[in-house]
This record gives sequence, C-alpha cells and structure tokens, in this order.
Amino acid sequence: MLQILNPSGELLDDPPMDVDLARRLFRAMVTARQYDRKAASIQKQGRLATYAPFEGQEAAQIGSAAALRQDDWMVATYRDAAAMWMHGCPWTHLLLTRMGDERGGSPPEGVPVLPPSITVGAHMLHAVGLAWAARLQGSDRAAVTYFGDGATSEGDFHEAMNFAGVYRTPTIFVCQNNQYAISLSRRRQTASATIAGKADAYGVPGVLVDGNDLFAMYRATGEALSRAREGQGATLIEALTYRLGPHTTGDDPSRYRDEEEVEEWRAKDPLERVRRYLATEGAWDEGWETAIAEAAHEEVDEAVEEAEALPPLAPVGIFEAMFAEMTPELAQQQRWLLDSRHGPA
Ligand SMILES: Cc1ncc(C[n+]2csc(CCOP(=O)(O)OP(=O)(O)O)c2C)c(N)n1
Repeated sequence: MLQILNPSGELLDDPPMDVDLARRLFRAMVTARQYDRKAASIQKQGRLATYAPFEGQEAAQIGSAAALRQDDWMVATYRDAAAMWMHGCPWTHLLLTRMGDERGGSPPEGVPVLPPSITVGAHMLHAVGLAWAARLQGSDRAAVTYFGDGATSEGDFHEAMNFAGVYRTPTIFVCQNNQYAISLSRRRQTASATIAGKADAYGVPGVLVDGNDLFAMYRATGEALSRAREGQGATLIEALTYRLGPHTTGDDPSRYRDEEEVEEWRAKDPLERVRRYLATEGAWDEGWETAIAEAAHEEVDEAVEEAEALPPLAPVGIFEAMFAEMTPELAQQQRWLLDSRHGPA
C-alpha cells in the first residue's frame, strides 16, 4: 500500500509537494470538514433533504482532486462534495443538490464537474465516455471518477473498466473503499483480496493507496494522470479509508458496526497527520488553525445563506435541467404539468 505520511505525521518517503501546497490543502480539508458538519446539522433542521457525510475521507478527495488540471472532467457521487468543491464547484451548488434543486447540478461555466450521481455505479461509464471523447478530439484532458467499494459490485464497474482498458481511455477510477456500502461491510462485498487487484483483469494498472494520506493520494493521482495524458490509458486507485459518520443522515451505523472500530480509524484521521507534519516543519500553530477554521465557517455559512435565499425553482424547471434541448417526452410532460388542471407550475 502506498503511504507517504503515516498516522503519526512522519514522512516515509519524499513529500510530493512543498510546504506551501501542504498548508493550502490542509486548509481545504479543514474547510471541507466544516461544510460536512454544517450540512449534516442543517439537514437535522429540515433544511436539506438528506445528506451523505464524508468525514474521514477528506484526504482521499482533496488529495486526488488537487492533482487534476482545471480542465479535467470530474464525475462523482453524492458523497464527494469535497472533491467537487476542490475542482471548482461552489458549496452553494452542492447544497442545492441536497435541497432537491436542479440548479445545483449546473456548475458555473468552465467548471467541468458533472452533477453528483445518486445511482450507484452508473456514472463511471460517463467518465469513460468523456475521457474517450477527449482522446478522439486529440486533447490530453483526463476524466476522474469517484465511487465506493459497493459500486464495484455493479455491472457498470465491469463495463466501464473493460471499455477503459480496451480503448485505453484517460480515465482515473478512484474507489474510496470506506469499508461499507450502507450496512454491508467490505468483507461481504467481494472475496477479492483488494479492490485494486480487480484492475488486472482489465489490463489496467491498479494501485492500493492509504486513502487517509493526503500525500499518497496526491502522488498516486498525479502519476495516473501523467500516464493518462501520455496515452497509456486508465488507472484504478483504491483509496483505503473509512466513513466516520453514518451512510446518510437517515442511517444509524451503531446497528452494524462497533464504536471500537470507529475509534481505531479516528486515530488515523487524515487531518491530524497533516497537522502533525506541518507542526514538525514549523508551518502550523494553533492561531493559524483557529483563523482558517473561522474563515471556513464564514465561507460555509455564506454558501448556506446564498442557497436558501434563492427563489424556489418552479416545478416545470425540472424538465429543462437534463438536456440542452428537451426530448419530446419531457416537453410533453412539462406541458402536462403546465396545464393548470394537473397542479402548480
Ligand atoms: C443502482 C443503485 N442501487 C442501490 C442504490 C441505493 N444505495 C445508495 S448508496 C448505496 C451504497 C453504496 O455504497 P458504496 O458504493 O460503497 O459508496 P458509499 O455510499 O459508501 O460512499 C446504495 C446501495 C442506489 N442509489 N443505486
């Protein structure tokens, strides 16, 4: 398993970034954690529909997303807000997706992030398609897709990996193995020793990475991207990590896992090890962390205010959100709803 920064914050290899970038990414992880906790908390007040927390997975998401080029595609899931934000999708949009507001799925112009997939696994194929299109266009753009351990049991995973292998598409598959697919443990998900090992069957390199290690995630993704841009095709990265919170705000994890297990993983917290590393380098102090945490708090609060201040989307708007031009079926359904006999428009 690739590990550069161990849980005590000690370097096991050369760091893949300078201290300035490590500080910036630490700050990004602090901001992401603030967002995650805020979103879970406002969901309890009925201000979001449901929310899928990513606490514990910050390094897997921020470390990998930080290695991307601004024009690379990102195709992720409901749990990947930190990665999507890191790639330019505003918190406001991410909140809107959790409010059931279709406008959340359209990030600002020039942000190549697809709406988060709720359908487990289906989006990996979109990432392969986007990467293949980039290749056909002669560009060296890549596409990264995020998914969980559970998604690797979907047929879509096989189809996406197989296609990516045969056509050597520049796709980076980032599996965040957070040990559970809702209540189903990784052990019951697959008899395969690792998920990374599955890549062999598709003729694609697979790497097992400590997903709680910011440096290892950054390096593994950077190497996969270089290969992709050189025409050497896809890579599967298995980021070994842990979901510290519930599957969603509607889940009670105490029904299927022990608190001891959670504590074991909490000791491998992705933020703590970077904090320790920076402190050793003389690049961290409590005052700085308090200041960045306060700034993060404000940034997240502003996003919540902005999302909640938007006038509600008229129900007819949902038909216009999917395609540049509505299909005849959608247009017909929209007309049906607009007909005052069938409900509010
Ligand atoms: C095709 C499909 N089947 C089932 C579900 C219900 N469902 C939502 S999340 C989830 C578990 C996914 O686990 P995993 O892929 O490991 O990702 P994680 O939620 O742990 O990030 C399931 C079964 C769904 N959304 N889509």
